[in-house]
Amino acid sequence: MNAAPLVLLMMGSDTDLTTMQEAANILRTFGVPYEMRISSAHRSPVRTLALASEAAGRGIKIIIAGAGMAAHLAGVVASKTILPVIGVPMPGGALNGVDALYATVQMPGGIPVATMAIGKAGAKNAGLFAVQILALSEPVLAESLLRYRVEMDKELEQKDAELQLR
Ligand code: RP5
Repeated sequence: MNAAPLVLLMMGSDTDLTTMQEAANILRTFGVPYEMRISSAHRSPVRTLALASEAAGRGIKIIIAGAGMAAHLAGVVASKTILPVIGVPMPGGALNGVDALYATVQMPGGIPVATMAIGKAGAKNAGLFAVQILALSEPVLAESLLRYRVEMDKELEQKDAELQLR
């Protein structure tokens, strides 16, 4: 995207990309400019801290952070910015995302992370949640969100109608 990014999408590894693409797809659908970065709380801590602390100054409004296993990315990012941070636990590893869920959601009081579901549903909802936050001050986005819900409703109605014909 060419416009200055409003959402910073971070992930701990390139192996998270397929899952985090769900968040990017939502942002693209709503025309919200974003930037995607791979940076790990453990493997590249200095760069991760710099990305977090410089985000607000670059015009970023919301950070989405996806990580798996001992998933400290969202919490570490949140510690270096007062921008809202949305965490997405990645599936995989021996515990298939439950480890990442606990690591992301169990923040000590004082540094919040809005934690979504494990995996693709969580990434998709992270994108939607970011749009919802932006919509508080962007009426056009609010209208688009309402239309999105109407479309979802219509799709289900259609599927229900097809089911009745079987
Ligand atoms: C985390 O460890 C990443 O977010 C990823 O989900 C997980 C495994 O990373 P790889 O070994 O696949 O690079 O830091």
